[in-house]
Amino acid sequence: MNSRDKVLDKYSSKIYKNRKEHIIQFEEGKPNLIAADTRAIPGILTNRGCCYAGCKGVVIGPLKDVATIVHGPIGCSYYTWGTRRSKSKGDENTKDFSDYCFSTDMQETDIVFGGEKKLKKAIKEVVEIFNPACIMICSTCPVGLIGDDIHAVAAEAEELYGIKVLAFSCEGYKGVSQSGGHHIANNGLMKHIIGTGDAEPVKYSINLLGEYNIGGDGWEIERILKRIGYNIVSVMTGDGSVEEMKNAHTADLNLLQCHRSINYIAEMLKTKYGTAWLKVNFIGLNGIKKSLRDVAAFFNDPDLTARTEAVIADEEDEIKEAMAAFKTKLEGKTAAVYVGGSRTHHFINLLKSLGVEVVLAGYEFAHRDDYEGRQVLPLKMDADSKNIESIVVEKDPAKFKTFHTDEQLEELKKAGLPIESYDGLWAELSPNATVTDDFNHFETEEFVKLLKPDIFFSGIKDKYVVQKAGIPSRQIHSYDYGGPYAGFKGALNFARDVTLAVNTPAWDLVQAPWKREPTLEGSLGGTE
Ligand code: CFM
Repeated sequence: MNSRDKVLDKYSSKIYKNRKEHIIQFEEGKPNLIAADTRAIPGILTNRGCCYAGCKGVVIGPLKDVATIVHGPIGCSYYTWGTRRSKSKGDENTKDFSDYCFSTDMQETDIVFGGEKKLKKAIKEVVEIFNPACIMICSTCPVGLIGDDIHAVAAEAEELYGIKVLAFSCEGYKGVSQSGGHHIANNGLMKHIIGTGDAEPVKYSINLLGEYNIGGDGWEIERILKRIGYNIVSVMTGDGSVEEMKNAHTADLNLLQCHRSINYIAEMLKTKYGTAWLKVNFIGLNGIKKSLRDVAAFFNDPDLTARTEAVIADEEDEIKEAMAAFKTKLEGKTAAVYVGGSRTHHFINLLKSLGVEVVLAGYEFAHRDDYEGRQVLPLKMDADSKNIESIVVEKDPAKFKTFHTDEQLEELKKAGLPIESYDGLWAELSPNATVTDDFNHFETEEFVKLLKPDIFFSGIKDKYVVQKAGIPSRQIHSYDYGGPYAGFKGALNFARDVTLAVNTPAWDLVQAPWKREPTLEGSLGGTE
């Protein structure tokens, strides 16, 4: 029995039938089909979050010049407040509200008698105290259940205060995971923000999509891109702002870092404004170098190409020696990487370059295209995905512009540029790795026992369970208190943090409490 079968064997037949489609032993050259983006089994302790988390916590939350009001209980507000470490900085032109937690703090009486009044009051208070140019309202489960019309409240407030007010019906129960919330947020930003600015296009300008500035990643990527000479119109949405996003349609190219959370906007920008998108990965040296060279190849300007090579050589030179030293301490180690819907694929090349092999990988809420590549699209719609609005945009003749003709784009695709394409996790994975979709606590513990990775990359929910078992863990969602991990300097930060984690002697001293003292005491019946 391989490790996959051993774990599945412990399930009841009903659960086995469901989970066997979500766990695979990856084989090279095989189709490696996996079930994904389906409902979690109730009570199974999935690591997933909810639709509201995907909309408010992930996509909308990092927009710094927006006062985002959570319409719901205080717990929902509190747990999406700062925990993801999407850093931001305001300046004299841009207000930064990210330090604040705006909430209607719904109580039982609001649920019984309706919460609209309280929401109106909260908007009034926010306008009076903070005077934002834009307010976004995100709804939580009870709001949808009692039927508060947040869209009507938003429209009324927009009129009353003369500012932009957007409402997102992203109740936690919508869809099967965070993923539905990403889609809802993408739709709202596309309908109401993107394309509303009137800036003039600038040469060699790009948007960075699906980069959320966790631990400062976005700042490090921007630093490199600016050094080469690109003009960054907007970052969606790490340290991002509505002011910048309004003019996103003026860019020549969209770089897509996280495919899962924002591919909808990338696609819609292509249809509506003609902007091509390129899949990039600025994490891990091979990823960064390839991405920078792909962007240069897209623009095909000898100066940019020369600067790209010079920047790569310079940045790499700075970290080479230290990276090599860390590699000697990590070579031959194995890792587990469990993240949301994108990062497992981002980090594999970084780990490989340090000599670490990923033996266990997984996503919480990725769709099949994030594993198998976009060639599996379109996927069959089920009832849960139908629940999420999918908007259709049309070409905007006044603002539509393309950097390349369709023929030129085809040529670039043939030359190997990932234009509007993504090969998914399979392109990075080593043969025989175990892959678990929508992983849960039981499977995590069982696979850790069987595969014994030297380090475990995951989130806060499972970090300490694994550490109690004597295996070091680094959070790959929020980077614990570290980062940035993107870019050249980020790779070095990562190598140092992982080396320290793996090589500290503390892990050998950890002994689970149940190994020291019995949790139950008793004697066999009938004997003294
Ligand atoms: Fe994209 Fe993300 Fe991810 Fe994601 Fe997330 Fe995140 Fe993530 Mo945590 S947007 S899909 S919903 S790369 S918060 S920055 S780390 S689960 S893998």
